[in-house]
Amino acid sequence: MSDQKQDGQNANPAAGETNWSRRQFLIGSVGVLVGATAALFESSNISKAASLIVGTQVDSGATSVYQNDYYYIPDQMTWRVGTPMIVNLQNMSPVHFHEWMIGRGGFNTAPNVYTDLDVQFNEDFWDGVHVTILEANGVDNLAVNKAIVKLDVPKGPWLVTQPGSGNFSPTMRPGGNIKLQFTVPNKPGIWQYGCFVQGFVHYLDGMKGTINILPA
Ligand SMILES: [Cu+2]
Repeated sequence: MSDQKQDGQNANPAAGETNWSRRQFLIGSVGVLVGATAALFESSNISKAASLIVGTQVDSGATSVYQNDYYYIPDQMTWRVGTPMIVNLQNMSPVHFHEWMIGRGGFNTAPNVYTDLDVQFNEDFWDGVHVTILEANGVDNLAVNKAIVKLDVPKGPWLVTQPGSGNFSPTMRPGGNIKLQFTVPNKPGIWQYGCFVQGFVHYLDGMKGTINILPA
């Protein structure tokens, strides 16, 4: 890109039509490239595109889930029962809070943008799952629900253990991250994840994804 900028700056106006056309072509090409890349990001299709190229890959060990305004990267994952996982959940947004709930069986409220803040899945993926928190920075709150949580970090004011606080879900401040260590429980099938900060607004804007859990 900088080469082409240089090219443009050094172009001699007296050089004539041919040189000018070449500049136009270069600028146009860069524009198309930038546009295509932006579209890819905006529609959060990166992981879909990647999975088309490399096929369905089972995630294991250390992996990352990035929270953006308003989508996750990746928005599709494949886990296998019994696999040890370390998921680093990273909020990439400079301004917005985002959470990560995983569940299925529908929601406790109907999806619409006007609903209250108590949105959760009917079935919480994390019920009875042992989770170790390896790292926690910029956590707004961590609702524990029925997960069995062990902390490898100092207990912060963000830990919410009382019942009725919704599905297990870390809510991250802008730029925050949390590292969750767990073994994929024996709960095969398709699971959804989503962000229900501000009710269904983030979710309906695209902040959701799918985990396919394969049997052991
Ligand atoms: Cu969100």
